[in-house]
Amino acid sequence: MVKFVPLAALVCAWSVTTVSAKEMQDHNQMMNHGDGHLMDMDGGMVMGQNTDTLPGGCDKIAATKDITVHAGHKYSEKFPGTMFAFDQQEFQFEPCTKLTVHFINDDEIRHQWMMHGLPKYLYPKGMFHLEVSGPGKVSGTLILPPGDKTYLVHCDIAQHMEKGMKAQLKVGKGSEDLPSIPGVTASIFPDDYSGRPYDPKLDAPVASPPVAAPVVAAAPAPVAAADDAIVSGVTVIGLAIGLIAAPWLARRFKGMSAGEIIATVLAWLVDLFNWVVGLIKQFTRKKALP
Ligand SMILES: [Cu+2]
Repeated sequence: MVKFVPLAALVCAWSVTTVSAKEMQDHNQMMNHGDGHLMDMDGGMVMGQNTDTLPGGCDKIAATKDITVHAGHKYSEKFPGTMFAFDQQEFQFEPCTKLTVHFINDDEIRHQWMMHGLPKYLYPKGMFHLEVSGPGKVSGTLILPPGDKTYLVHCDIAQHMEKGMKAQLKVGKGSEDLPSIPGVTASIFPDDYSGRPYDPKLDAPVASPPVAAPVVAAAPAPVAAADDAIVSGVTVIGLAIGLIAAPWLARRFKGMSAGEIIATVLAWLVDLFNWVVGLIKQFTRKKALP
């Protein structure tokens, strides 16, 4: 048994040197799984690749661009409080640009360059996604939609975006700036790394914005006064509920297609129906008891 110890030590030493000598891997032999999904067994992946289908509203490919983006811990050093970052935080392209992204992971862990908000009829789940595990490079192509819009680009590995791996890609003029883009926009959860002592005035927790519901509910009242009392009363309640629910519904249905919205609403109606039936059953059962 003892004579195997040096051998085991040798094997361990050899495996350690192989790990430390791991070089940048070019994931250029991926298997095409269809629908723009390419993958290899070494942690390289492309999802939502689109090299030739024009998005609706694009007459032609407006421009062809190539960018190289690095991801790694070292790029976060200039942003206090972060752990990970891309080497660029902002991108901007003409609408209908055919864009190839060469994504290089400089870390020994998994990173992604994931773009959200793309049209779902063309990009599954509205996403274009590059991924590399460990030091390596992967390349993917997409055709940007028309219109001015800002797209979120991030790494979706747990806490990587929260810890700095977040960027924005503007098509045309973009629609807005996203929050917490390191070096670009203010953080949603700001922190202070200067080491100054706690100040109850400066550092008091920010109160969440008040809900605007009472104002919204009062607004339709003048409309109601002119009409028949019963109908207008119902109308006011309906309008008020609608206005209060509108922002929530807008958030809930954001990015969904008409079909998906109808399916969701139908599912809610079925749930409501079942709930009402359950209620009636409960009521009648109670009444039947002696
Ligand atoms: Cu990451």
